[in-house]
Amino acid sequence: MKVFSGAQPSGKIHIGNYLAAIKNWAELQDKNECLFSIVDLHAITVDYDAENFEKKINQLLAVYLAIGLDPEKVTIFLQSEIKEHSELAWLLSTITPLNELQRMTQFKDKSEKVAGKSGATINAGLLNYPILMAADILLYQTDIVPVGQDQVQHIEFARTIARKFNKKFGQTFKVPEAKVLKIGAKIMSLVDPTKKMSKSDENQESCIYITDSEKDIKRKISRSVTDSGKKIKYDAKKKAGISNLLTIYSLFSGKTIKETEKHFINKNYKQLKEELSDLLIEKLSPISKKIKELEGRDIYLKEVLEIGRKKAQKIAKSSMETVKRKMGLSIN
Ligand code: AQP
Repeated sequence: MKVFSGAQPSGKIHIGNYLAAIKNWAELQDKNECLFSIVDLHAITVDYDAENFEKKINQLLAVYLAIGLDPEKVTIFLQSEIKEHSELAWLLSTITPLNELQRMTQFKDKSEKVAGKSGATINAGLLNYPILMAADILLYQTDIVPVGQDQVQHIEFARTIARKFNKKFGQTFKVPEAKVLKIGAKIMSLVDPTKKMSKSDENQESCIYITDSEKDIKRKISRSVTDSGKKIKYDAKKKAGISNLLTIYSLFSGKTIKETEKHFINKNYKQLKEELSDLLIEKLSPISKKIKELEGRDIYLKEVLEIGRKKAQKIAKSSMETVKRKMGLSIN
């Protein structure tokens, strides 16, 4: 199977990004042909710091490698280095109805956030984000896209566009499928468990970043919002905070939700939080240590991206020639 996914260099990676997406990439790499991109062109659709952008890209690459992606097995590349992503996005935009983009949940949420800031304007890039994502995926004839729940609507969009293109210009693209965890596809904020944990959340207490210190993890988990009850039971609607903590515990421990509930049956919220903090520290500190080591290895990181660029470029170029031919465009 062909697997494609990516993350934005838009901030520190949190356990939602890790559990629902990046951790699974490493598990898929042995049996599949995988491409994992650092999607920098997506990250610039909102306000960002150009001066520190390269540093953020390197930090994300260090995360990819620290969680075990092997550049000899998978193609790791920087999206903006493959110009065909932008080119295909433009071509796909010509068959995309505007209202399809306007109804996207991520666009509505992010543009609301932007609208709330004084002097800020909603740019067309934010609206066109799903087209670029469809181009990322379709360019590589992807079968599977491992993502979190928040990206499923965008995969649905990519499927629709692939079918539309194939119908209009003849069979060209594979119709990709989202691969989403049954439990943990949407890790919630520790401060407001009705909202997803999000890199762009200004309140850093809402996220456990995979590079958080022991002290940060303990503080954030101990202060995480739960409810006034006492029972440790999974009920995402009535006990959103506790259910979120149980989900995180379950995914890091390898226990099912039922086994996790059983484990905490005669314990209180404080004990759940303490055990969860210990588990997070145990699982995240080796990753954190590796990230720090890798961040200093600039030449190696450059080499990894260069190897990936060459591999991705070859596929992208050939795909674009096919697409252009089908659309009656010149390939010169
Ligand atoms: N809370 C989450 N729970 C589970 N999965 C999540 N993902 C994001 N948040 C959660 C998944 O992580 C992958 C990489 O995400 P991204 O870098 O593309 O950023 P995003 O989806 O926009 O997520 P963030 O962290 O919330 O960033 P901002 O704040 O910039 O929007 C994707 O597969 C995503 O589904």
